[in-house]
Amino acid sequence: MKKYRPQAIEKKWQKEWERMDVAQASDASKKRKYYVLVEFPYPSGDGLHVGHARPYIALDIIARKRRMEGYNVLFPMGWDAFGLPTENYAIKTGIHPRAATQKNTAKFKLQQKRLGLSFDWTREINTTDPAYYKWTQWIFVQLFKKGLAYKTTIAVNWCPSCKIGLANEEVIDGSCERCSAKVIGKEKEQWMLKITKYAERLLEGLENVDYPERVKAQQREWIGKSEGVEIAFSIPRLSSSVSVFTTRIDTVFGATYLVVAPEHPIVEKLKLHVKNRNQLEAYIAKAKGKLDRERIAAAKEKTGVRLQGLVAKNPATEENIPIFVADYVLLSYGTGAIMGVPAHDRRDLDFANRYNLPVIEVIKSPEREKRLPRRTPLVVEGGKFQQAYEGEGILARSQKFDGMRSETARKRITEWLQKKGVAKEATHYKLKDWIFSRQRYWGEPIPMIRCELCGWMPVPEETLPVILPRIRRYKPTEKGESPLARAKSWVMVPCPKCKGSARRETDVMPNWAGSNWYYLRYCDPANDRELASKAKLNYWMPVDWYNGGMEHTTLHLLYSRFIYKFLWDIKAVPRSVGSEPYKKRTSHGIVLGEGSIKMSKSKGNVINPDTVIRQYGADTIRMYEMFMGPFEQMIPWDTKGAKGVRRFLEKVWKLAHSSLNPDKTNSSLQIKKFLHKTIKKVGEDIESLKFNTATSALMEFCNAWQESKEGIGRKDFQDFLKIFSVFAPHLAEELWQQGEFGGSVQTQTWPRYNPTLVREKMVTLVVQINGKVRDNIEAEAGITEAEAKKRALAREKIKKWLEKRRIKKTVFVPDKLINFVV
Ligand code: ANZ
Ligand code: ZN
Repeated sequence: MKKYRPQAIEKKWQKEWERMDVAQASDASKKRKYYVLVEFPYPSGDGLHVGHARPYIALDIIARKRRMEGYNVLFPMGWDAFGLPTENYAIKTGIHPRAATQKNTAKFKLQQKRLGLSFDWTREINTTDPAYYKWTQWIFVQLFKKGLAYKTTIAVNWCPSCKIGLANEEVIDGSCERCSAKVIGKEKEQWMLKITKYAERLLEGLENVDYPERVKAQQREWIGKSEGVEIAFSIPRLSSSVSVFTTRIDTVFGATYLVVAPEHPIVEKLKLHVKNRNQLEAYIAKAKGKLDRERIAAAKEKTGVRLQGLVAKNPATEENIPIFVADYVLLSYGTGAIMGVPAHDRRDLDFANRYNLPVIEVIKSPEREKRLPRRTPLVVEGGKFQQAYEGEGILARSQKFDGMRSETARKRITEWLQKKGVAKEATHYKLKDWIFSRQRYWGEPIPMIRCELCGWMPVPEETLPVILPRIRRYKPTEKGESPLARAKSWVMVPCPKCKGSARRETDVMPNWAGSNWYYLRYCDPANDRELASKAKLNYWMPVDWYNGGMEHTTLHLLYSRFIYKFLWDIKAVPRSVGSEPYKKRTSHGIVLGEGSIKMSKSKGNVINPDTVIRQYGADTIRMYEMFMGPFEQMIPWDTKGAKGVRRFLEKVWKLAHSSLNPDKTNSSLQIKKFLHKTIKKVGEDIESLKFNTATSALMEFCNAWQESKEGIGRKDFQDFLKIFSVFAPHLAEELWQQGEFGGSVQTQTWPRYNPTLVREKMVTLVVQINGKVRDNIEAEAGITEAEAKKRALAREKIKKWLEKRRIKKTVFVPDKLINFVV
């Protein structure tokens, strides 16, 4: 018997499969389609590590299984290659980002091929390819034409080290996601995309897709829909008013002050009437440099400035209350102003305690009232209140609404104030418009031209793409302008409308732009007339199964759903496909280094799949990455585990060579049953992401095979190889060829299990109490005493009999009876 030498086998089959085109999807197929998508990587200089490989392997298993189930499968791969690391590398080394990208993608691709991943390489895309980004730019032009792209001056999260504006999603705990520098607030002119216009539809769409609950919850939370009421508080002296947004109008009788955000436009007007203008202006100036996140942090001390000489009127109590400017209220949410209800809002209470504002309790918790009938103070002057009661309850000190429950009161008070003409129902979202410009080089040029006379004009579509010009210095300018601003001859263009002199936009798109729509391009990657043909989109879309990182839930996953909906609205994607791009989404857990330490270059503990392949083989790494633990959890790499898997593959090799009896066509009934149970389990486990238990099932089967004297028959061996092949395709293919079973194992049909072989024998267990028959339960033969007891005790009848009695002893006769002595 030859030895198992994966290195030789694997290279051979990888070449052969490429020749056979087994992974190629066909646009003209009559078969049912299945679109398997795994997030495409950013090809960094470090190459692929075992963490990247895990989701590729998992989805490769899905793709292989679907092909064997008779589907026409699309399983593509490409490169999300614009981005900062490549640009920073260019700044450091002077190597052009294009050259670096080419080198890196070649490396990634080779590494993926070595893993035996069955991607359809004829559809490879690269977001930095002008033929690709032509359509990324085209999408931007359409957004502009529909009023969904606009330029405005806003305070951005500015990373002083990267010299770049960051989206909120790119700021982690106040620091830059990339370089960890402390992010500051800075006013800049930026292109924005109106994702907020799609907030409601992005929420609704979640109802009809198969995503993990935690992914849906995160997106919902990020969109942050809030239904409440806007109430006008009049400022008598100015004969004007400030509108506040509240979700708790039931507390309006407890509103003892009003707060407006420092940037609120009304502040300019208020300033003219206050006595402490200098103090106010100093406060506003200080608030400007702070990030929203810092300002609303619960632990932060609440500060503000009272507007001396002005008051507002609470429209419910008709009483005058003080007005403050305070930075714990944000301009960007609701109306940018709030009513302060210190008795029922923790942050308001902090503020009230600091500025000695009255605290009026207007909601009583039902239980608290029971415990402390009279002693609860209803009004407190000077902040003696320790805790705000934020729950719902019964109204007090609220005139005719006293005694009502919060929920009813909200309706009644809204109606009442509506009649007075000072309130209206309102819905607000936490989601903000998406900052879509970056002052960098290595990105898609934003296809816009600014003419002094005509304003912002899109680059005419027939002249797209706007090619990213070659420049020599990639560093952003000191002013924070894109380095493209230095390419003078590129910047100056005639205005598309009046032909006068105009300037190109020099900002580029963020690194999320290319991935907004890439899954559409795979359907028709070479089309130069449309982003993809309607017929092909109609056939392939939507994506049936999309796997990607949890960290993209509120970034790429949300962005691409938005852009998809837009493309669907303008009919660039046919209506028939539906309004959601991804039917099913799953997420993988991160692979940690040995000993559960995060892998990083600086720690030197990055595990390179190439090394593992060289040492143990691609089938070992494939199978080990599935075996290592639950797919959705964080799992440390363990070389011992990888070695164990390698030994398992050797066992398969040996079993195949020694125990396969070519003359025998059948296995023993026992092995046959085991095999069919394994087919069932492996199939079901793959569908529910339990790759780890699927691989253990294969291992257990091989143990049984090894123990059985007869070995297994030809047909059963083939079935085993088929299910085994999705995990370890090279070894399975080699054994398939050695068995001379004909064709390739990959083009075989996924085996069906025989239901009668899988069915467990059932027995009837008699349940007795003190020797008297009280119940019967159907159970599988061989059920353990513990399990039988658990099931018996769960029966209603038995529960009734055992009520208030203690079991002294249990008698168990396997497969026959269980008797409780009480
Ligand atoms: C009065 C009140 C009383 C409130 C009470 C809460 C509890 P969500 O659910 O997150 O939407 N708020 C409104 N606009 C704000 C802004 N621009 N900056 C900071 N806070 C703002 O929260 C809505 C609540 O957040 C609103 O309801 C308002 O405080 C506050 F017992 O109004 B509430
Ligand atoms: Zn012009």
